[in-house]
Amino acid sequence: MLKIVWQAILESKSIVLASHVNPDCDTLGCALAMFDVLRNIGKEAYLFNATEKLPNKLRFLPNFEHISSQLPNNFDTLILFDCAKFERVNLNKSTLKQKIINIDHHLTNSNFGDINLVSAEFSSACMVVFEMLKANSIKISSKAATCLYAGNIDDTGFFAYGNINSKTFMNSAELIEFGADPVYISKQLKQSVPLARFRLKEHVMQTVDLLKNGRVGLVVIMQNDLKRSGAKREDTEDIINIIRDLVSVELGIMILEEEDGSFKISLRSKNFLDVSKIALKFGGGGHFGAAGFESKITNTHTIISMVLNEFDEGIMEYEEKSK
Ligand SMILES: [Mn+2]
Repeated sequence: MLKIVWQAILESKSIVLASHVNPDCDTLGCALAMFDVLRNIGKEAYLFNATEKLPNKLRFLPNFEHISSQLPNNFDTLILFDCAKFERVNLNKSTLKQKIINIDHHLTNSNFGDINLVSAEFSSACMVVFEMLKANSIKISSKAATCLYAGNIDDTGFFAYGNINSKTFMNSAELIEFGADPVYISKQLKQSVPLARFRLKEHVMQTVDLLKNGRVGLVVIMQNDLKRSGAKREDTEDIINIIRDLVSVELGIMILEEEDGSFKISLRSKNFLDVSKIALKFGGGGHFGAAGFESKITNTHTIISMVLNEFDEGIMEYEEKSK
């Protein structure tokens, strides 16, 4: 499959590299690295992301300035990175005649592409891209290496989550050899916290709720809370991890009110709960330890009890198994 995808890319004349809405470092890392690779071999390539305000924190990634929220007029191949579902890129699939390539590492990926390169055993979509480039002996510049290293370190929580293995470290070492600067990248991702994000954390720490004997940590962030702290949506991104990090918590839940009044629910587990199953049940997706879904239900209590029911079931299943 690593060769088939590259072959399809070589056969394409003009390629759009698409990352998911409200992008993280992994999805952008893939697209930006591939942009560099394709431009270097003389291919016509475009970067597409439907989000109007892209996260400032990720501006350090090489080629970021080439991202556009418009599709070019002519292209024959569309590659999606780090998307469990086609809808993640905010495009209408039925109006597209182009070949679709799906490159991802989500457990819940629906294999929506004409070609699917989906490997859930990889710690990030960036690592899937890296494997593909290596399998086809493609030259990797320091710019591409920076993008791939950054996406991977972000998706693994700086080499801390259950999706890492020795290969993750070996690949990272190789990317450093290719010119990625790990100290510079960590500084950009970690030591660049705007005051508003700090203030939002303060709000979260003061309002976090512990449920189910402390095994569930819950935080609700409304648009008003964002306004009060001056924070933007992108500033909510790490919040869910603070909740999960509480010693007693197995399941962290963050309920975020979107500008249109709908809700984004982020889920994190620490040890045994498969949150991708919960997210999938409510139309979302993700990984074993990190997943999410969207909801049009405007009563947060209803959303909370829906998720808590699933938590109870997950606990019961786990206890059955470990008997
Ligand atoms: Mn990812």
